[in-house]
Amino acid sequence: MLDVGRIRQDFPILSRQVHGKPLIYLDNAATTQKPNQVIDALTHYYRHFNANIHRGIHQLSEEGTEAYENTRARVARFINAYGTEEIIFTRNTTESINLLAYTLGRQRVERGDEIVLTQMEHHSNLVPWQILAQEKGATLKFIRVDDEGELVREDFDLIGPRTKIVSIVHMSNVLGTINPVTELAQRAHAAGAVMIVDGAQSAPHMPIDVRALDCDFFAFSAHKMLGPTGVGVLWGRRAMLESMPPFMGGGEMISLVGEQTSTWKELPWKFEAGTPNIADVIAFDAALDYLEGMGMGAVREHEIAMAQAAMERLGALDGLVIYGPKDPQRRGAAIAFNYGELHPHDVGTVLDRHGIAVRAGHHCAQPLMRRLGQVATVRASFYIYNTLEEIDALVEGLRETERFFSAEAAGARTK
Ligand code: C6P
Repeated sequence: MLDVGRIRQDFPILSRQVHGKPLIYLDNAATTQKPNQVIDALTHYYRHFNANIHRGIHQLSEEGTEAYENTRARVARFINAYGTEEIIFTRNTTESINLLAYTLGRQRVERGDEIVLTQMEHHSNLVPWQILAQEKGATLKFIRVDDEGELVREDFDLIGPRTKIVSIVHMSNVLGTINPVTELAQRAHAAGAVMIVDGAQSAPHMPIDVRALDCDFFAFSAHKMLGPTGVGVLWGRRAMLESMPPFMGGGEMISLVGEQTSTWKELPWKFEAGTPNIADVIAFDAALDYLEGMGMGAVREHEIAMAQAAMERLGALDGLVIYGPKDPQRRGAAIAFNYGELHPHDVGTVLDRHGIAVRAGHHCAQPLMRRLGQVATVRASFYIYNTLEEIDALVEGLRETERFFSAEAAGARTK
């Protein structure tokens, strides 16, 4: 079990007030807060060994290079990669997936080929494939979402001889659904296709073992797991990364440069053109250290308990509809809902007046919103520092929102 009281002391932002109320931060699927350990690692870098890496022969540059590469090694261990050379640093999940669309995608996909996605993809795992499909004359196929928020199993048969790429979200940022990635990877491989996993919402919340998932690529973002913004990870199988062309050209990624042609550095640097986000990558190490200190199994247990309590307590409100699987073991702790006729943006605005931060909108998943028959939803998403009392405050905030708008409507009728 997590010692949430102890954990909260590490997060300075949690003691601030919003509109005169203590902050209740329930927008963790968008980005998480940062502990002192991460904030200190950032300032320590700038105070003590700021230098460009991989090029200098001076002490500062060597220390920076070592720290940067240490993070890479920790990321490799964190997801059970086969080796550090398989870890590419990008800006975020979005860039990791674009890297694949522009390199692997351009290399493998031809006219008439198919790319299989799901109806619950974030735009980051949809739009890059649309751009590729339009350029190549390929087709996108979608595994549907059923009324429980799970993938429709019979649609797994969409993965067939014309499929070149299967790219699927591991944990939905709206429904919370955890998808059967290993099974889909086996299907993809049987069809000769490549399996890509969008792990933006799973890597922060559950143990990840890319070998067990049996996928070929796995993408995620540091800022959703206590780390700084501006750091993403792309893990890929070494042989595939080696056979792919570079994404961007420039300094750092070359071996020999002639006037007409150049050769590339070995992995992983072939995919890291230009000065990387040194400080934030180094501070990401502190975030992973923090998560490993608690254990990702314990993080997952805490979130199952939070999801269960949130669904029970929110579900008791008359007219409140929760989207996604009911079984907390089948889902993460991002809970999207609508409350009667109240508009999600109105709910979000009133909750904010109570110091409660939630997200309201389409959550960058417009095709999924259409599947749900909604324009938008409210979403409360929990992390390691959230408490059961905060769920109660959310429920109370929702009751007050309902009272506020009922009174307004009654006032309008008597005018
Ligand atoms: N979802 C949310 O509030 P970036 O922005 O590149 O770090 O992550 C993109 C991304 C990709 N896939 C999934 C499943 C995601 O949830 C996200 C980010 C945030 O739901 C911001 S839109």
